[in-house]
Amino acid sequence: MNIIEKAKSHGSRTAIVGEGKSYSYKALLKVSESIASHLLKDGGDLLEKRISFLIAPSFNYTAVQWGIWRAGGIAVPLCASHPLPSIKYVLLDAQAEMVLVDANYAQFLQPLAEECNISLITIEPLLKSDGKTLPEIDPGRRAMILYTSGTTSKPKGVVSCHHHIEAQIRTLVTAWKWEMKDSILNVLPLHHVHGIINVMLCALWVGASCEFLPKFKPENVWQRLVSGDLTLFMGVPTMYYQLIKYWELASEDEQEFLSEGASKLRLMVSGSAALPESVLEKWRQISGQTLLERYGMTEIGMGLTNPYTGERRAGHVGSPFEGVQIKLVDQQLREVPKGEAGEILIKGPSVFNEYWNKPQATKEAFTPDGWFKTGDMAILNRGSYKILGRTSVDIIKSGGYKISALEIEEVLRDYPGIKDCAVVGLPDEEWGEMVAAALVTEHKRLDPDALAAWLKEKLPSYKVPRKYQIMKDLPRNVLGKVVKTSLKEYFAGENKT
Ligand code: MLC
Ligand code: AMP
Repeated sequence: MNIIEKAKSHGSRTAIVGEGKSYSYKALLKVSESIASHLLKDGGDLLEKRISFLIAPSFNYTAVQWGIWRAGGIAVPLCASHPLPSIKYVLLDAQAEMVLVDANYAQFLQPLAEECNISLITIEPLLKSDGKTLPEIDPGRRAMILYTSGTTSKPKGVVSCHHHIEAQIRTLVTAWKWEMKDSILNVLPLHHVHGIINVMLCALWVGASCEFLPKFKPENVWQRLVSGDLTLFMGVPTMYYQLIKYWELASEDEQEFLSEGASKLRLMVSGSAALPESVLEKWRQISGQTLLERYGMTEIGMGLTNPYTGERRAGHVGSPFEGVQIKLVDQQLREVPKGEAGEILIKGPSVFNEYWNKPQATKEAFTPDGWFKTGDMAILNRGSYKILGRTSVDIIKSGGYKISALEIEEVLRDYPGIKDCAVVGLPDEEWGEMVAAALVTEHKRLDPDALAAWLKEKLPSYKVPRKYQIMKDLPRNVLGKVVKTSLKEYFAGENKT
């Protein structure tokens, strides 16, 4: 594995910073070797067994990921803020052989591991041991499964081989001029490509350092941005929105101090959801930084980017990364004339091969001649692509997370007193989209608290905000797919009550 070979030459340089400590590449290699040796026990190769793990963003997270890879396993990271039912779904769907946890999560996962008959291993005893001979890992072997929602109600596991991950890293490192002397802050969740590949693995590929904060909090991020220790930052638009809000509430002196600190970074990137022009503009005023917006997806890695040098155009995501082919097509998969909107199709070395154990879904995701259908609409505007939205109204992006409207509708329809419903994403400056539901009810009134409690129980991985609005006087024909678009327009218009 090239990332391991490269790490050997970075030796005593700092690889990871977290919990007030710095860890060298040498330490990362040693500890991941030790984990790999334990995982192998008496065998010589895990042969693509799925090894799941729930570990807080930290040196140990990285060491476990590398340990699984070095032993020949497929790494399946779990989300630390997901509750047991969502974790159970992933463990069973991925047919995980074992789940590795740090001591903090052992108790939390114990009952589930027993129920699913999966061995639960606390990593602390695995961190120190003599290494054994580790297998050679071919780049064509499968390396990672990340779960992502789609138009079907349950998330699908996106399988990446080592060569896909490496292609993604190489592309980003070149396009954004990563260097050994870079240092990046990682506040993104570590069960998605943005945090894992764009931030953590790119840093480790070049010999730079990656600093983890346990959770995104505007005040903590600002503290690190002004520290002078960082050269890079990457986040979803919601994060920049919240950083701006924090700045706006600061005193004038503090604002000056924060602005000066942020202006010193080499590059700040936004992605995973559309960056509102207002956020790009305010951030430029505050920090002097023009955010570099790029477009990507779990299945493809990164596809389009604004330039590192040159004009970063608001509301646009630039042009294809080197090696990436893009075309825009109509519903019959015919390329649209120049300047017209179409669905983005993509080909390239970072595009995945398969959804885990879902051959039909995999087949449907590609055209007969091998282009991946992203489900995103775009238009090419003076050499730069502009994302126009999804082909399906059933996919919502909120806070950078993908959410299936169908999954929420299924749960709402089971609620006593709800006869039918339609869920859509409404535009929102902070969250990108807010989840909204139109309900047809048997009774005049539903108890909103009881409904919120139901949603919390049935959709545990979603945040059910404490505040909600009841919208009334909806047109009678609002439900059904065809009318969802008009429902979006209706909600977004003057009809909010
Ligand atoms: C949280 N809240 C929301 C909400 N999420 N309200 C509306 N819509 C949402 N989506 C509310 C909570 O109810 C709570 O309200 C308050 O916000 C704080 O909640 P929290 O749990 O503390 O939220 P927080 O951790 O701050 O979440 C914000 C975030 C997070 C931006 C840090 O969403 C995040 O990490 N997003 C990144 C996702 C990501 O990495 N995506 C990449 C996918 S890969 P109250 O009232 O209780 O205070 C991909 C490919 C690519 O997309 O291109 O990169
Ligand atoms: P995910 O499946 O979670 O990887 O999310 C990928 C989706 O995020 C894409 O299909 C897009 O819909 C969306 N996305 C990512 N980056 C951008 C961007 N810069 N602008 C608009 N949408 C984006």
